[in-house]
Amino acid sequence: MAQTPQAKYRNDYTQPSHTITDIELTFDLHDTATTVTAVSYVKQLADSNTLCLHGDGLTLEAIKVDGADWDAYEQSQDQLEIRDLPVHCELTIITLVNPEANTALEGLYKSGGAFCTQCEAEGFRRITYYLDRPDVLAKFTTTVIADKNAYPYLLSNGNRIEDGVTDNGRHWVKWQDPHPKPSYLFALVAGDFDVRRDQYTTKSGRDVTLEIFVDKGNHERSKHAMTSLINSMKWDEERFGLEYDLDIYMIVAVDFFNMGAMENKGLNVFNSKYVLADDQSATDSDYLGIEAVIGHEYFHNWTGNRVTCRDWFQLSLKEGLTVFRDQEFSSDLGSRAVNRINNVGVIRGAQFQQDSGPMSHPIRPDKVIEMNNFYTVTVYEKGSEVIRMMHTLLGETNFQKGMTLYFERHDGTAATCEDFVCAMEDASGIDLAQFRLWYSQSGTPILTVSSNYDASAQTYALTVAQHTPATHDQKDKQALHIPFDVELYASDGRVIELQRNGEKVDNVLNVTQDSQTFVFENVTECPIPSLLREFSAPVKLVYDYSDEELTFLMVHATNEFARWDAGQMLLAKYIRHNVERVQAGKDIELPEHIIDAFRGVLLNDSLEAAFIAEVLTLPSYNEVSGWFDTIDVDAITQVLHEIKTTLAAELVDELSATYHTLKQTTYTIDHAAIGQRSLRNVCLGYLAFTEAGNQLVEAQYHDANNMTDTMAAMNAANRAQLPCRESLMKDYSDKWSHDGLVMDKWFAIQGTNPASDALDVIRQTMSSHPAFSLKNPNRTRSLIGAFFRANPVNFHTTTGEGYQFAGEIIRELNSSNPQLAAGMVDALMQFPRYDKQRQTMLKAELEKLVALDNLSSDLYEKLTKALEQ
Ligand code: B3K
Ligand code: ZN
Repeated sequence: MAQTPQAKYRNDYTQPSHTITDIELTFDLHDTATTVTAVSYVKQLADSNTLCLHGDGLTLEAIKVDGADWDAYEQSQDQLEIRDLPVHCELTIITLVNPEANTALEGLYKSGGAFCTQCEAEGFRRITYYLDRPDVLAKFTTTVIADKNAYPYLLSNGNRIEDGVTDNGRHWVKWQDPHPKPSYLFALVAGDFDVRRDQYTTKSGRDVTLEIFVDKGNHERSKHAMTSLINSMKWDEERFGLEYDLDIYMIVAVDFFNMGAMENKGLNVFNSKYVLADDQSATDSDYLGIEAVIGHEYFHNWTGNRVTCRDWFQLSLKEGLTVFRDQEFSSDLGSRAVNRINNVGVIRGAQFQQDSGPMSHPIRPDKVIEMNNFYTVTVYEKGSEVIRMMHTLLGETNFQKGMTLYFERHDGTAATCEDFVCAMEDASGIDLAQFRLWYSQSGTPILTVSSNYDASAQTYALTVAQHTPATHDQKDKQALHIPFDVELYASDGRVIELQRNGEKVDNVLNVTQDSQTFVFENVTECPIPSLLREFSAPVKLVYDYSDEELTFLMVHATNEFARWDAGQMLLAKYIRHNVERVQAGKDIELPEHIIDAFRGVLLNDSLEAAFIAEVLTLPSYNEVSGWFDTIDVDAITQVLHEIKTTLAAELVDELSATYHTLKQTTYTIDHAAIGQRSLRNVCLGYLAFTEAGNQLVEAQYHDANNMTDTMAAMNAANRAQLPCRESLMKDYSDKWSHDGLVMDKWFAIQGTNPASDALDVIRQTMSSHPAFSLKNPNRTRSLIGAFFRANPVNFHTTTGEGYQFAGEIIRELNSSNPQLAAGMVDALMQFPRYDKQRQTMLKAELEKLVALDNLSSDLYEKLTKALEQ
C-alpha cells in the first residue's frame, strides 16, 4: 500500500474555504486520452487564499487563473493546492484521463462501446481537480466532443442548448443544467443507442420529454422501464405533491456498472439489469425490481438532488428517505403485505448480520475511510426503517407536513439528517429528542416482552424490556424510542380494544425506557397478543409464544403481515429446536399441528396467492444463521432441507392440486398474475422434492412461455438436484450464451449449486463460458457472489477450498475493481461466528489479503476492521 488510508470523522466537518458557483466543462473524448477542460468560477468564503482541490489519478496539463498561466501550485497524490488566488477568479484546469484503462468503473470509463461516468461518492475527482464534496453546489455547462459515427448521442445533465460539427468527422453538443448541484450528480454519456421516447405532462403543465437509451437491438426490452418511469412521476405528484423540474429526463442503460443505478440530475445512468425486460428474458421479480429502481432514482430528484447531503456521513438523509419512498411506491402499486414481508426479510437477514459483525455502524456513520463502503443495508434499509418509524409516530398527514417544511427550508441546499428530524418535529409538534438516537446508535435492539393477565381486575399487562447488545463499533448503548405496535385478540378472534383510564388508546406504544409496563383495562379474558405488528421497529422480538397462540395468529390476526410473521415465528421455533436435535445426533421432528397450520393457509381460498406463497417460504439460511452465536453450517442446512422435504411429503396432495389449478395459459404481468405464478412456483419448489418432481420440473421448463416459469423450473431442479438439471442447464446456455444479462440467472444457479463439485464447475465456467467475464460486475456477482453468499455448504467446506477461491478472486478484483472487491469480501468477514477450524482458515485468507502491496482503501478499511475482532 502506498500510504495508509486515513479515516474521516463526522464531527470534523468544516465549511469549505471556497465555493464554485459555475463550471464550464469540455470533454474531448478519446478512448485512451480524453482531455477535460474545466473553467470554474471560484469564490473565496473563508480567510484563506489557498484552494485545495481533490484529484485522483489525473494528468495535469495546465492551470490558468483569469486567463493567465499560474505556477503557484503544488500537486500531491490526491490533491492540488493552488496558492495566492484572488477572492473571485476564473480558474481553468486542463487534465488528461484514460477512460479505457478505467476498470474501477468510477469517474469516466468505457462500458462496451460507450463512454459513461459514475461520480458518487467521490468519482468526479477522477475527471478533474475540483471541490469534490457534496456541499459545493455549482451550475454546470458541459460540452461533449466525440467522433460522430461511433458516438451519435452525446449526453449530459440539464437541457441541450447547442450543437455542431467539426471538420474532422467529430461533432459536439452543449448541455446546461440550470439547477446548482454537487459534483457527484454530474454525468456524461456518449455512444450509439436505440432510444425509446415518450412524454409526460406534469400536474402544473410542464411538458417533459422522456428518453431511455439502450444498446442497439434492445428497444423492445425498454418498454417496462418507460411505464415505470411514468408511474413514478405520477405517484410522486399524487402522494408527495412533488413534480419534475426540467424539460427532459433521460435514462441510459449500461452493462458495466458497479451498483444498481445512479440519480444524476436529468441523466440517470442505470445498470442494464434494472432497465431491460421482456417476457422471454425477465422474471416477475426482475419486472418489480425495475419498477422499484426506476422509482428510487426518480424520487431522488427531490430527496437527494433538490435537497442534497451536507457531507457523506449524512448519506442516509437521501438514501433512507428515498428507499422509504420507493418502498411506498411499490406498496401503493402492488401488494403492501408482500412488499413489507420482503423488506423485513432484508432487515432480519442482511442488516441484522451487518449489525452483528465488524462493519456495524449507525445509519449516520461517525467514522469512514472509504465512502463507497457505506452504501450499506444499514444506511439504506435500516435508514428507511427509521423514516418509517417517524411515519408511524407522526401519521401520514403530519409526515407530509414535515416533508413540505423540509423542502421549504432546504430546497437548493445541502442538509443534514438533523435538519430532516427538525422539520418533522416542528411540523408535527411531536418530540423526537430521544428518537434521534436511532441516527447515532448502531446495533439491533432486543425487545423482551412478558405478559400478565389479572382476571379479577380484568387487566392485561405487557412488560417490555429493551436491550441493545454492544457492537463492534460502539460499546455503550442507551434506551431508544421504539414504536411498538400491538393488538389483542379474544379467543373467538375478536379484537379487544386497548383501553387505559377508561379511554381507547393507540395501538402504537411508545417504548422509551429500559423496562416499562403497559396496562390495559376492561380485558374480559386472557388475550392473545399480536406484537411488533408491521415490524414497527427494526428490533428482535422475544416473547414466549405457544404453538397454539402462533397458529391462532396465523388465522386470526387482522393484518396479513402479522399472520405471516406468526408463521415465521412458528417455523423459527422448530428450526432452532431441530438444530439442537441435529447437534445432539437426533432426528428432526415437525409435529402434525405445524404441518396442519401450513396446510390451512395453503387451502384458504380467501387469501391472496402472493401472500400464501410468502407464508410457505422458509426463512433464508442467512436469516437463520443470524439466530445463533456460532453458526453450524451443516446443521442449519440440514434442518432447512429436512423441514422442506417433510412439508413437501406431508402436503404433496394439496401442493400438487394448487400447482395444477394455478396453471396460466397466457402471460400477463399484473399483480394478481404475478402472485399466482409465485404461489405455483413455490409449490413446484416443494414438489421437486417428491417422487413426481423430475417429471413436473422438466415439463414446466419445456412448457414455459415466460422467464419466471423457466427460472422456477431451473431453480427447483438445482435445489433438489434432479436428474433433469444438466439438460435444462445446457438447453438454457445454448439459447442465451450471447446475452450476458440473461446468462446471469444461469450463472447464479451454478453459484448456488449444492452438488459437491460446484466449485470445479464454477472454475470451469469462469475460464470457458463465452458470456463470463470477471471485468463485468453483474457476471461476477451472479456466479461468484452467489457462491459466497448463498452456497453455504460448498463455500464453507472444511477443506478450505471455498475460502482459498474467495482469496484468489478478491486479490484479482482488488487490482481491477476495488469497489467490487470490497463488496465480495463480506463473506469472509464473519469468521468469529464459525467453529475454530473454519475461523483459522478464514482468518488466514484475510491476513493474506491485508498484506497485499497494492491494497485499495476499500479493502483496507474492511479487512482491518474484520481482523480487529
Ligand atoms: N446513489 C447511488 C449509489 C451510489 C453508490 C456509490 N458507490 C444509487 C442510489 O442509491 O440511488
Ligand atoms: Zn439511492
